[in-house]
Amino acid sequence: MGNEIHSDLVIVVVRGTDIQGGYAGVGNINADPLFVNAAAGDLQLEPGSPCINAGSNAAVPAGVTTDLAGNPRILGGTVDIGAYECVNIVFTAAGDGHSWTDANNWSGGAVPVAYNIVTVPGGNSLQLPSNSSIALEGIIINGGSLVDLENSTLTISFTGSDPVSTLRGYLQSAYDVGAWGGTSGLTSSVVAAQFAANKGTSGGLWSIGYADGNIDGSIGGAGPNQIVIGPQLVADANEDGLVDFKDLLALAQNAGSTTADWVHADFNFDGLVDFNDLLLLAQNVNHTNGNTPLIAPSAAELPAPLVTSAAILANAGFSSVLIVASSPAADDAILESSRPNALFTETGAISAILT
Ligand SMILES: [Ca+2]
Ligand SMILES: [Ca+2]
Repeated sequence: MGNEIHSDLVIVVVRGTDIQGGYAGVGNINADPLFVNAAAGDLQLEPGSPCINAGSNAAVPAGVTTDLAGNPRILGGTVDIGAYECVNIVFTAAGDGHSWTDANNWSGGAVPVAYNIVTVPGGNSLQLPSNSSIALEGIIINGGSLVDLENSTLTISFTGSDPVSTLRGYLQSAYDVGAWGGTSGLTSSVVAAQFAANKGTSGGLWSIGYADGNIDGSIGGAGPNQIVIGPQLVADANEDGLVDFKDLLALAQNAGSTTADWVHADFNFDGLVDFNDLLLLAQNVNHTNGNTPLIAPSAAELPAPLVTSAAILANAGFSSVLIVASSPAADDAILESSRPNALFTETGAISAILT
């Protein structure tokens, strides 16, 4: 590797620059700049880059307050060498080892803020503060690390490609087929405790829902290029705080989809809408986010739409259909009009499963 700068006839003055091969000048350094992906033209800096805080603030032109990506031009007190300030930070666990809010746990010595992309190396377990709204530009959770959302909301305002499938993967890994017992990914200790306490009872079960503003509209408060992740009732697809016919409708309309997210009724994070998602909805139907079952709707309200939904689900290939009815008379009407080999009881709001 030769020098990148050659000069025969003119005098080149170079200051505050990282030059491969080295070059004499005030503040010049000669080291791998640790670009995010130089081959792909991404010259943003990785954590640990020698260019971080190695520039000269005096060399920043007056009026320049942002870098090429629109992030603050000077972070950490001193400008970085190059066109970008480093927004990538790494969880080092050098503080108390687990608290999101301990500045000493982060490579930049500061708690992540909205323009940061956070990387959590494998082997860590860290916890967000409770009752908070955390905003980031991105998060990378390596295998073997668990990030505890607590009861807080995480908003990812991404630039570039949509990370929703990656985030769904983190949730699926932590969900671990139903018990939030996974050892890596994105979890919630609050949801896990509530899930364990209420599983098998009549209490409404909680999970972690997410909405992508680019795919789902404004559900969950997500805007364009935003994904909002936070505790939701299991199967509350439209995140309105109750599990009802609207959520069943989302499931019916997306049954069989292999690219679905939470809003489209993939409640177990596997990207597929199938009977497993219907079972989760069945456990929570009629519950509100106050964890209180709704008063059963009147018989006059329910039979017609439920017969319709049963037909939709049957046509979509479901072998079993949950029926919600408020009276034996309503049950009978539904059964007579849907399927002949019915197994059901008349015990309340959830009163029949047809197989
Ligand atoms: Ca709902
Ligand atoms: Ca699913």
